[in-house]
Amino acid sequence: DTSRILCPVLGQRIMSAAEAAELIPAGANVGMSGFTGAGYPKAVPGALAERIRHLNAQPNAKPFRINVWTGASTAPELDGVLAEVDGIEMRLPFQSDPICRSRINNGTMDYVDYHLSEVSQYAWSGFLGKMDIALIEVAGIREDGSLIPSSSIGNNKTWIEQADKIILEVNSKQNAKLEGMHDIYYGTALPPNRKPIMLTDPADRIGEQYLACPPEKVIAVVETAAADRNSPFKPSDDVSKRIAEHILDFFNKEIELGRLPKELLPIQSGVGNIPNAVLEGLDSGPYKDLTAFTEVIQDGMLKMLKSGTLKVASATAFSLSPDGIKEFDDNIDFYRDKIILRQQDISNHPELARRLGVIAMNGLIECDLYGNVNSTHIMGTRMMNGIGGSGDFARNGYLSIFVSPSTAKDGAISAIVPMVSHVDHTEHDVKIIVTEQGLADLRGLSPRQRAHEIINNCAHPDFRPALIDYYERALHSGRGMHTPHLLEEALSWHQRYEETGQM
Ligand code: 0RQ
Repeated sequence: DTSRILCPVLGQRIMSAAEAAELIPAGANVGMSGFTGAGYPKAVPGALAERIRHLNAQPNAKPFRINVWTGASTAPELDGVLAEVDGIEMRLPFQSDPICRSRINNGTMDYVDYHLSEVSQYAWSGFLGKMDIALIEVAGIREDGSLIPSSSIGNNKTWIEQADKIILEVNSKQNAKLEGMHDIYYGTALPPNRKPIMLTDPADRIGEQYLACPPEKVIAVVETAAADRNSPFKPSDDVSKRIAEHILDFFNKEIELGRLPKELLPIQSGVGNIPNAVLEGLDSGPYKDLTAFTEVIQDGMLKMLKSGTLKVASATAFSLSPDGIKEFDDNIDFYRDKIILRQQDISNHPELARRLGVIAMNGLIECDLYGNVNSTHIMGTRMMNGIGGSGDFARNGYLSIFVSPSTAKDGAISAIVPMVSHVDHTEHDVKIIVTEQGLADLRGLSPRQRAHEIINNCAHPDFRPALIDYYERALHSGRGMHTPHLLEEALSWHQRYEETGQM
């Protein structure tokens, strides 16, 4: 079916994925589409991995590797296959693939973990080096060569502009009615030439429906027909339901106190079990006409749009389960004018998150007594996924909420620790911590007041006495009283876990 490639010049560049993969040289910086398992190229990465496997098996082969820049996480057909053949030298700015993760953590892959809003300006500024090839999935090519974006936009605008050469994958499995749902903003510039971004409501459209693409840069067009990753969500469990209840109680109190409007403020929500439970909770509450200014549209957001709880959602990508994608495809006419997909430097833009007053809700790995949050590292050294957009929204949002079960690994690990083993979100950015135990509201509190709030409301009872003991001894250590610590013991919980498997 070539009906999705309407531009005659580009129609002449159609080739197989294997032929397109031949055009990617060793050492290339390749900007790929893809964000949370949506809109990533499905065929060329696999063909390239096959080529790499073959070349690297030759006697005395010089390892063939490329650098992979994306929007965010992709899927086994991209990160998985390339990592498997050791084909990735350097990866940025976010991943969640198990094979990538193990290579990053065993030192055979370099990884740069950046705020998702900032990647495109780094590329524009030349901080990352030259982009050689952009490999972008689209839903179609129009007669004039402009592109109908697919189920994510991510950094595609920037990759197309920055790359010397472009390879397009035209995926006929993507719903043709995605056309018109995107808003690509062409007003960005580098300092000192920046102008305000004139977006004052999550529903605003400020750009174009299509990606501009110079046809002369396109060296290959590959046709595919494959679905996005569409991982199923875990159903909400008891812990995530309790976390959601604490957040909903908090919202209701803030509305009563006049600190939040009854429509709340635009919500940003990470993906996963707990954020999904919060969305379900909001949906069963009294809320109407909420808005979302977020990165990712997950199943919970579709349900909220359907019920009228949510009136509009702005994001850069979908991240739907198989049921979610079916619901979306079956009812796309209903959803089309309620969802706007933007490039990630706009969906996550600090100026916009601050102006709109986003309520940011993201997961944490661990949090310390004073409200510093680690979202990325296990025991200080091993990468989990990356900071993603959490920092974009946490620092600039109106309310920065971090959520987690109070323990991990069947109770062996406390999510509340004396000192975090890595810091992603500092005490200056974090406003609210929520576990199934309760909610700590850190606004207006000094570090010592925060320690009481966090230990009493969020720590698991099994770890509470040890946290109190640490804090009391730190208070009486004769050292600084602003942020009391026992330096020789501050990371002893992590060390104990590494040695014994139990904090
Ligand atoms: O691992 O499944 O192997 O047991 O971490 O933990 O509790 O299922 O929570 O899926 O929401 O992930 C911070 C990683 C939380 C995520 C993080 C282990 C735990 C489990 C997952 P297992 P849960 P979640 C918008 C914003 C950064 C990016 C971000 C994340 C696994 O939210 O990546 O916010 N955030 N983006 O057992 C050891 C601890 C642990 C621990 C949890 N203290 N020590 N292991 N785990 N705490 C979205 C995007 O940016 C795209």
